[in-house]
Amino acid sequence: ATADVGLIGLAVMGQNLALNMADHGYRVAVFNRTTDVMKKFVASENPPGGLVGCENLKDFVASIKKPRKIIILVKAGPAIDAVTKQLFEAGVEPDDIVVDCGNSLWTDTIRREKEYAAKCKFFGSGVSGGEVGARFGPSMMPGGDPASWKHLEPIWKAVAAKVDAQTGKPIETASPGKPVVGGVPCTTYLGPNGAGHYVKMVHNGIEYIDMQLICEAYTLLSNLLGMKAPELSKVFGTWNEGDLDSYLIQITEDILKQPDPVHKEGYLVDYVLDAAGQKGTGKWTSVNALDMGIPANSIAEAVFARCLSALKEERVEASKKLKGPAPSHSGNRDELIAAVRDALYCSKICAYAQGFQLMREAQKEYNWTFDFAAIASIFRGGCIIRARFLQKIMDAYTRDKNLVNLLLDSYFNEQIQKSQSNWRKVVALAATNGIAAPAFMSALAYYDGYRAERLPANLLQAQRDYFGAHTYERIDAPRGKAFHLDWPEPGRPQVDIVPGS
Ligand code: NBP
Repeated sequence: ATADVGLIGLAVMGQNLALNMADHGYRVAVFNRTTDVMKKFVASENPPGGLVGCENLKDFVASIKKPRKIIILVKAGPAIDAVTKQLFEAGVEPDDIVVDCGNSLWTDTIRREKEYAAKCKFFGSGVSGGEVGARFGPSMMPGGDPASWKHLEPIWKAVAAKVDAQTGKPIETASPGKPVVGGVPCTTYLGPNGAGHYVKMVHNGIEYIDMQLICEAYTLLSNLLGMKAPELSKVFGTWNEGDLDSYLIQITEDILKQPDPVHKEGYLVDYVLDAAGQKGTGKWTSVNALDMGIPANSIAEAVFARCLSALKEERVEASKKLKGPAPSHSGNRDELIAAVRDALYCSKICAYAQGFQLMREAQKEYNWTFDFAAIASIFRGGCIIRARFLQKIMDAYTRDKNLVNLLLDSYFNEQIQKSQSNWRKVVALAATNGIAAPAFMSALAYYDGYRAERLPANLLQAQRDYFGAHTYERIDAPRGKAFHLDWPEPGRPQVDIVPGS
């Protein structure tokens, strides 16, 4: 056995992560169900640590040093169980560590760790950053048995993205064979069993809302100001130099200036069909928020926005029948651009507040102890939501590790105070001009709801008691004490109640 680590699944993520590990000097055994894919890969790449191409799982397992460390990067779902079981037949032993690096549902990881405990140490790690991240430094979110982590830690720290220790900015990489040296690695042990995959799922939920907010800024500016793609690209370029500096804003700047390969005069973005796809991690985050009773309404709204976009044909028909105002704006152009920027920043703060609130609740449910500053820290580089902003979140949780909600941190509170009138103006403009901006609107509703000392849930509880005898609590009685009124029949006059009786 000569390989330091094994990797199964040589699609986009697997090939790039294997090369990344090999760049750091690890000798990597590689296997893929379709052997030709493995052969082509091994023939075309020759990284420093070396790849050991294996045509069957027996050879693959035999080629890895013990205790074996085997990474699975195949399609999430039943394939993970299928591959794990095949590994047992191929000779994997109880001390070997089998790491699922796919986008698996965290409850599946909890189940797998238990189910396979007698046969291997099953470990779950989220990996974010897509193809380029996997190749030159992803954000890695490991969760599982702490003793297994000790074996994985050197590899994870080597291959993960690095940020500058002083500024927190991603250290720009790396070319094949020349990995980044130094910097703070974007990986940290998150907790037992499903903790890594849980954090990865919430990361993806935040990614959904981050993307939707950018899309709403784009549609508001293009509809209200008639701005075209290249002009909008410049706006995003400017935003990328300030608080909004992030990977997603940067790629938006690039996308908007991309000419269309077919219509030489036009821009690609204008020819892309407006029907969004999704693979399910945003939905999982939203379902989990509903299950735990946590208001992650903007994250869910971002998922629904994709669902609504996917009803393309229905929307085209509806657009012929359902009338609304025609968007226009007569005010100052630069002021509106600045207001949309502010709305984007405030909404983004709310979106992250929701994501972190979810993790806060989940740790109670699953007995994890999350270090939120560390989570923000590993999101700073490598992953899709990497942003300057994450340094601010890290600072907030460093100031107060028990912070109840990000909105309550002094920096974020101050930012919203400074920008909320613009945020409200933009939401009002969206409404009066008939432009769908569900993420901006739901983030504002979250903010106003969260800061409301009194919400109309008093009436709601009375309604529930009226039709279902669900009881209500009173503001002048201790919490938890239940009251019920024998409500009069509908339409019958109210019985006079003597005050104090
Ligand atoms: P895919 O998710 O497209 O999966 C393709 C790989 O799975 C191929 O190697 C394929 O082998 C293998 N595979 C399948 Br499908 N069913 C299998 C089975 N029953 N047994 C063995 N192998 C099987 O690859 P990916 O896009 O590289 O993603 C890998 C994982 O990483 C996924 O869980 C994904 O959600 C996650 N992820 C992806 C990204 C991204 O940007 N793509 C980012 C972050 C995380 P074959 O060649 O024989 O068909």
